[in-house]
Amino acid sequence: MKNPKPANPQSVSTSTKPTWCPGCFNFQILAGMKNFLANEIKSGKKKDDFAIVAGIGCHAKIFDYVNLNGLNTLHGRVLPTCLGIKVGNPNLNVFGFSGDGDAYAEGIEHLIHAARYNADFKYIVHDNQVFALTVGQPTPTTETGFKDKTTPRGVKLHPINPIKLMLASGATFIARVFADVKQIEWILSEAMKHKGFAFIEVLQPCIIFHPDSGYKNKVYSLEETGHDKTNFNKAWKKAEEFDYETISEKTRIPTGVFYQNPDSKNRVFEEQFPQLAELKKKNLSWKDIKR
Ligand SMILES: Cc1ncc(C[n+]2csc(CCOP(=O)(O)OP(=O)(O)O)c2C)c(N)n1
Repeated sequence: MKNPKPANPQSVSTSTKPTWCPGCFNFQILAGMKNFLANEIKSGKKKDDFAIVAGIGCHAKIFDYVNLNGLNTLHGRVLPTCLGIKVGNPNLNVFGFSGDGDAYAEGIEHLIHAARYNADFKYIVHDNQVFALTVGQPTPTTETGFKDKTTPRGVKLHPINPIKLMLASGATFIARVFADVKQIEWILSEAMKHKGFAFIEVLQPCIIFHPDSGYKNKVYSLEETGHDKTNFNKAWKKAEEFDYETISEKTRIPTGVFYQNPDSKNRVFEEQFPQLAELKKKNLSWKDIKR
């Protein structure tokens, strides 16, 4: 049933005061998530229809500020936790939050399999290109040459490209946005409409340990260029435009939905199992079943 009151982000806020640095782009992600949830609630969903999972790191504090049921799990274990929740109650709308360390270092093996499984939950990676909470060590998306106290001579490795990784792993919804409240709100509602695993990479400069290297002015919208998100090869070409290395004057960073597999709805993990499919059909969880 529709809620006649205006969307109210305060209804999904906790009373915990954020401890992020003033001006941190995580505030944008938090506000975008709260606006998105408030709109969902206004359109008839209940808070209890959602669950939130976060890993360990600055990103994970979002768990304390969004008033939803969920789990603040171990470092790198957001994805198996989301999957466990979906298997326990396939009717929940589950949103997982990770940092780039959490997702692409500690949790990388889960990420590849989450793409392959295609369970119906959403995964948001706050990519600030450092392990921020532990004061700025390089992660798998840090650019070559980046220096910190642990790598005083600079990173020698090339960063991975998460968009390409997800394309190669079979993810059915792959997007990237800049950490801006409107962008976050928009991409979460796009992901919500997707049936299957939705991967959202957020460019979230860390103002202390990896300040914005001009990304904000380099991004452009795939939607505005008429990109065909159902075309895998075109998505790959777009993913190649930005490789997470140091940017130059010429760099332009595509944002929006790179790829969405139209067949995703036919191969959702939990719907491959009759018992889970039935729970979904009857809007029940395991606890509702007498054994
Ligand atoms: C298994 C494990 N390894 C290492 C740590 C230490 N640790 C805590 S937070 C953190 C950095 C998290 O970085 P990231 O996931 O990129 O999130 P950010 O802080 O940048 O948001 C690390 C390495 C830990 N808690 N658990």
